[in-house]
Amino acid sequence: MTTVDETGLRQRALDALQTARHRTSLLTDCVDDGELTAQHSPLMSPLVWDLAHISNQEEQWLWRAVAGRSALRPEIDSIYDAFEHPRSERPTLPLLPPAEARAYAADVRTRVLDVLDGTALEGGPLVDSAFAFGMIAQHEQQHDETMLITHQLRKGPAALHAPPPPADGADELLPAEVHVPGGPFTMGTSDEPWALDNERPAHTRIVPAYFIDTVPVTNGAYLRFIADGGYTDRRWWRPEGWAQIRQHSVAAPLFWRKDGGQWLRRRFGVEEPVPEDQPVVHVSWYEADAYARWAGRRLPTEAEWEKAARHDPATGRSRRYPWGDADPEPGHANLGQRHLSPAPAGSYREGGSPLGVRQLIGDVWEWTSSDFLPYPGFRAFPYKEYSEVFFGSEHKVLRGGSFAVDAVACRGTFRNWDYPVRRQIFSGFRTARDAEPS
Ligand code: AVJ
Ligand code: FE
Repeated sequence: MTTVDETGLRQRALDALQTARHRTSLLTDCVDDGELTAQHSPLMSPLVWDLAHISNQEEQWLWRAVAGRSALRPEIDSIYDAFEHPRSERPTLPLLPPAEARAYAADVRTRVLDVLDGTALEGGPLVDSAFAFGMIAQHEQQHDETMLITHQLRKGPAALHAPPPPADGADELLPAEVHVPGGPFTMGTSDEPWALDNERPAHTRIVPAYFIDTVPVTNGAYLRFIADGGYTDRRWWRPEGWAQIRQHSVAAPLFWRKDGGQWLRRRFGVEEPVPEDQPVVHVSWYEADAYARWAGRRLPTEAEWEKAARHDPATGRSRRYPWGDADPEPGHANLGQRHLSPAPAGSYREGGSPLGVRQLIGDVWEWTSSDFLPYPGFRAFPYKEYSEVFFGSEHKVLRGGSFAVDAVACRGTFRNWDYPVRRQIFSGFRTARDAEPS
C-alpha cells in the first residue's frame, strides 16, 4: 500500500519530461549541424552544448543519484559542467558532435523512463512526489529558454515559426495601477511539490500598502521615455547603469533600430515595426530602473510582486497563481513558446489576479528591485550550485516568466535571477509606488 497517488505522479513526471524533450527537439532540429556547433554569440553556448548538458544533468540526477547506477560516460562530465567552463569558451571544448549528442540524449532518456517506472515515489527527498524528475524537466525547459535566446541572437533567416498571441482583453479600458492593501501575506512555499530550493520555505512578510501597474510597461510607454531623452539624462540612471549605457552606446532596447522616423525590432530572424501595445522586452535592470525613476515611480520589490500575484484579500491565503490554484491553461497566460512574442498589454483577462493585476505570469520576465537572497530558513537542495552560490547583491530577481517559459518552470513562487546588465533575456518590467499611509 502506498499513501501517495503514484500513478498520477508518474504520469505527471512523464508528461513533463516528454513536453520538455519535444521542445528541445524543436529547437535543435530546425537548424543544420553547422549552426548547432557554431557560437551565435559569446554570451551563449553552442546549441549542441545545451543539448548534451541537459542529458548529462538528467544522467547525474536520475540515473546516478535516484537509481544508484554508475556513470555512462564519466569522461564528459567536466565538459558539461557549467561552472568549469564559461559560455564563451565552450566552443573550444571537445563537445559531442550533434549525432552523438542526440544518441546520448536518447540513451539517457530510455534508461530514465525505466527508472521512473521502477522507483517508489516516497521514502526520500529526491523521490518524494517525483521531485527529482520534476526538477530535471524544469532544468531542460530552462535550457530550452536559453536555446531560444540563442535563436534570437542568431543571424540569418527565421528558423522558428509560431502564430501571434491572442489579444483578448487588450481592448478593455483598464486602470493604470492597482492598490494593494498593506499587511502580511505568505511568501514562498513549503508544500508545492516541485518548487525549487530558493522558493522555500513559506514565511510571513509584512508589506506596506502600494500601487502596482495593472500591466507590464509597453513599448509605446517606453518609446515616450526614449523620445523624452531618457537615455541621455543622467538623472534617471544608477551610476553603474549610466557607465554601462555610455560604454556600449545603448539608446534603446536590445534588437531595436531606428530607420528614418520609425523604430524597428528584429525578432527571431524577422524585422518588424515595434508594436506599441506589447510589453517591452530585452531591457536591462538598469534600463527598467531608469524608466521607473523617469516615470516618478520605482520597480516593485520581489515581495510586492509576489503579493500582487498570490495574495487573495478575501481569504488572506496565497494562491499558486494569480487566477487560483489550477495549473496554467492556454487561456491563463502566454507561456511555453506557443507564441514567439509577448501578447498585447491587457491580454489574458482570465489570468488576472483577485485585485485585477494582469499578465503577471508569462509574456515577459519582470525585473524587481530586489537582490537574489535566501528566504529565512533556506536549505540548499539538492545541490548548492542551483541557487546558493548565486545569493548576494550581484544578481537581481526577475519574476513571473516569459512567453519562453514552460508552465512546469513557472508559478507564483518561482524565482529567476540575473546580472543587472543582462538584456538578451526575455526581460521587461512593471512599476510601482508607495501608497500614502491612510
Ligand atoms: C535560474 C535561469 C538563472 O539558466 O542559469 C540551468 C537555471 N541552472 N542550469 C540558468 C539553470 C542550472 C539558471 N537560471
Ligand atoms: Fe544547466
